[in-house]
Amino acid sequence: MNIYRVADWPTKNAALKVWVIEMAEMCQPDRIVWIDGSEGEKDRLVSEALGTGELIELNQAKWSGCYYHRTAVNDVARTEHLTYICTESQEMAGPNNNWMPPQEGYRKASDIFTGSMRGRTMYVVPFSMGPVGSPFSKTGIELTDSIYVVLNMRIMTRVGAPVLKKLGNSDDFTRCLHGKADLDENRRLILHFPEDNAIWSVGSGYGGNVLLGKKCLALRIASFLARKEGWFAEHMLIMGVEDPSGHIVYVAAAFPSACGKTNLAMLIPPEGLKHKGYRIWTVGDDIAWMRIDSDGRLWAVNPEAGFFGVVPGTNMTSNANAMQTIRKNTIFTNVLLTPDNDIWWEGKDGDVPAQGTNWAGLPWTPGMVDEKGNRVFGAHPNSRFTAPLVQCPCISNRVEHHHGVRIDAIIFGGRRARLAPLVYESFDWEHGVFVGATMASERTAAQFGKQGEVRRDPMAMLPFCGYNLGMYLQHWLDMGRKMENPPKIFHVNWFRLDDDGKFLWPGFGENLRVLEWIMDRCAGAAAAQTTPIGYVPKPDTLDVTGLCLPSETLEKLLSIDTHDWIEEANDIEKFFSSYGSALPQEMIRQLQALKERLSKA
Ligand code: OXD
Ligand code: MN
Repeated sequence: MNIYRVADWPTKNAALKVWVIEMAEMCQPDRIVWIDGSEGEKDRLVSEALGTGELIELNQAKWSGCYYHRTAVNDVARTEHLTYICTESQEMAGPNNNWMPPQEGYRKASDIFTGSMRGRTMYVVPFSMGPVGSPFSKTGIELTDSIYVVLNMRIMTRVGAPVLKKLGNSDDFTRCLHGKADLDENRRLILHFPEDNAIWSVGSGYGGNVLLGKKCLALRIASFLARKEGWFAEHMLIMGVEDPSGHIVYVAAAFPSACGKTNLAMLIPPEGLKHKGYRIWTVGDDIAWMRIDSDGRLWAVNPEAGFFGVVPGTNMTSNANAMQTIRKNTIFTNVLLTPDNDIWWEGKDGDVPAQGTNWAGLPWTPGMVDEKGNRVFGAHPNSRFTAPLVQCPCISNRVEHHHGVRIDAIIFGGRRARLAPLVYESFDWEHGVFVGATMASERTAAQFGKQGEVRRDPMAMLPFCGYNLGMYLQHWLDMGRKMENPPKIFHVNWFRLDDDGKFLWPGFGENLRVLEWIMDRCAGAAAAQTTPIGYVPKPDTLDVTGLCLPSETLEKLLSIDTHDWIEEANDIEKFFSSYGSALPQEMIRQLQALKERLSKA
């Protein structure tokens, strides 16, 4: 180990040193570099990455401090079929996860890791999910042979010396090992060992698979720990809505992908409501860690320090705050690069460039089609920006607050063409858990092709729950019983269509009108009608001033079709049956109660 200069390492933590040595003996890097989080270190890493071509410098006059990266063409999204939960029992992983016994996982991945870092540097990245020292926070150490990963981790998490100092001699940290190996899909594995608090990811360079603090730690491992330790790790945005008196209500919201979580978290109040003086404060756009505090209420932090957002479709209309956030110090991955080192993506404001090199590294011109006649994208539909939270113009001043923010409402949502009304409130916590457990998105003709196919995604956690989803729902029920004042639970659907397939609700900033109703309900104000599915707004309790929304449209948006809901209940029954005995009885009871209410309607 002499070549690794162990005596110079910036820690006395024996458990940490032993582990780093063990991993280095397996991966055999030429050198080991400990990340300290300093600005000087960033400059050194960037110039090295520019030298190897891992990063390309963007036009600094337009994109100050911004860089471009392309991942391998076979490596542009999370690979769920290669993602495993490795627990001793398969029952613990549940039907929602791919499972592998831990010994087999370690053995298969070791075969790929062995010698894979020869000629490379292994970086040691100490990182904190959550503000360093907060009671919410968890420490991880990521070993990686990718400078791109290090530079992204420096944005997405708090890294370096303060984290090592806080860890001290404790061995309570998540052991995260990442190696690019040869980026071969057949030698790619994303393995989670919740019982060992460890993650091994090999053969990928795509953010969701390799920024191990994010989906792997902050959701899969953390959800497992949260059940054991009595808290929540959720796939939720957190935002504060400040009312005209200056009072801020914070909400946490879960939506399946492609439902606009980042846009909602950064919402800009619409013209029609501006006179009321609302302001929005973004706390996070992807992950919420939540604990019950001594006041018997739920408090939340965003464990991340940055945004890893989808680029296409981002523009001044859909999300002006995101556009401002990504103007500097941002890493762009897999967008279109123009000859003058500017960037472009589908849905960007302004002119379409005459030519460029696309996400796959190929020459691109507008309107290109491939040999099958399919459109060739300039930016990959899952191209990403990595940008610091603090650059968001509406970032909450509580993001570094060790106690986080108090959550008054939890919002679940899906994309339903006909079924779900614009908004409804659950009858109580247990019913709210049922609403979250059954949430779903539908493929619409316009969107994906096969119309009407329903994909259930409980609490938007299907790909991210690190253990059996039935047990996870039980944990939600148990947590509800521990809270004196649990948040109210709501469901929203921005995507209801009219008979011609047009959206009934304008969405984007106008969604604040729905948040206003939710806030009023939390304050015990706005009136609602009791329906078989929950409390639905009386039409006159939603402020639609300035919206050209005919009263029939509002009625449609809030209507409930008993026949459709009976079908929905039958479909939920089928879905529940896949969870067998792990599904809490309360969920069956809620389903029966829904059916009874529908039969009387
Ligand atoms: C994400 C996801 O990248 O949910 O946030 O896939
Ligand atoms: Mn997400």
